Amino acid sequence: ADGLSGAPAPFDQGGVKVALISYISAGDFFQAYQAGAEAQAKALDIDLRVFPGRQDAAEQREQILQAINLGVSGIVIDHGLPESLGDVVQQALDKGIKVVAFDVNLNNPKIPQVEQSDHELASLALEQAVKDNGKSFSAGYVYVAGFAPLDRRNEVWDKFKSENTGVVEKARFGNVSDTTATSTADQAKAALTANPDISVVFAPYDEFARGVKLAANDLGISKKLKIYSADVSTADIQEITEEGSPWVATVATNPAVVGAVSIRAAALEIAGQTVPHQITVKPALLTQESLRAAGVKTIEELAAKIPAFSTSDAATASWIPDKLF
Ligand code: SR1
Repeated sequence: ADGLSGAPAPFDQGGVKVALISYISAGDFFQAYQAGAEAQAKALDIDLRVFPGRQDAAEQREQILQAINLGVSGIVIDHGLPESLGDVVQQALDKGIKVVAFDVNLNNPKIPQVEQSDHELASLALEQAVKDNGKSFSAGYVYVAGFAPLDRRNEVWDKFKSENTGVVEKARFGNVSDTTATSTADQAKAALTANPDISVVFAPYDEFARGVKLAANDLGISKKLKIYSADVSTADIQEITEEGSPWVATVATNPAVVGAVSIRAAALEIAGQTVPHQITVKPALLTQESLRAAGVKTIEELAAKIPAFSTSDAATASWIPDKLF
C-alpha cells in the first residue's frame, strides 16, 4: 500500500481496510455493484474485503462481527434485513467503524443511506406503462416485501393504483433467492395462466422481469404482454432489444456507479469529511425503442451515451479518483 498523494489521513498512507457485506450476491445487479465497489476501492488504495451474500440474515450478522474483528475502518452494508442488523451495526459504530448502508434502512443518523431514488424509478416506469397502454389495464405485479428498494417502489405502485382506478392488479407474486428469475418464472406462469387478461406486468427488479419474460415465452403470450422493470445489465439489454421481446422498458442506474458511490461515501466518512445522510443516484428510463434506435448492446455502450451511467457526482471530493469506467 503506497497511499494516495494529496489525500487526507488515513488514505495518504494507503491500505485502509473496508468491508463490503452484501445480503445478495447472485445476479447481474449485485455482481456489477460489487465490481464498481472494487474498482473504486482500488483507485483509493483501499484493502477491500468482500463478504459474499447468500440471502442469509444470520450469516450477514456473523460477517459484520468478522469485519469488526478484522479491524476494518469502514463497512458498506449492501441490502439486508434491518431487524437482524441493528445490534451488530451498533457494535461497529461503538468501535469507531464508519458504516454506510445501501438499500437497507438502518435508521441511524450516523449511517449515510445510499439509494437509487426508488420513488422516481417506479414513477418513470409506470408513466411509461400509461403512455404505452393507457390508464386502464389488467396488471400483474411482482413484489417481495422487506427489501427497502422494493418497498419504496411498492409505495409508488399503491399510489398509482389509487390514482388510476382503471388499473386492476389481477395477480401478485415474486421470490427473492439465489434462483430469483426461474422461481419467479414458475409463479408467473401460474399467474398468467389463471389471468389471461393480464396485459401489463410491473416487475421492478431485473431478475423479476427476466422471470416474467421466460414465463411469457413458455406460454407463447409474449406478443400480448408488456413488462416494465427496474435495473439494466448487458444481458438485460440483449433480452429487452431482441425481436418480439415483451420487456419494453426499464428504469435504471449503472449498478457499478452505485457500488463506487457507496465506497466513496465510506472513504469520506473515514477521512472525517462531510457526507449527506441521504445519497441518491438517479436512474434513467430506457425503453426498448430507445435502446434499439441507439443500437446500444452493452452497459459500456450505454455509459458512453448517458453520462450518469459512467459517473455520479454523489459523494465526491477532489482527492477521490472517480473516473473508473
Ligand atoms: C431484492 S432487491 C433488488 C433491487 O435491489 C437494487 O435496488 C436493485 O435495483 C434491485 O432491483
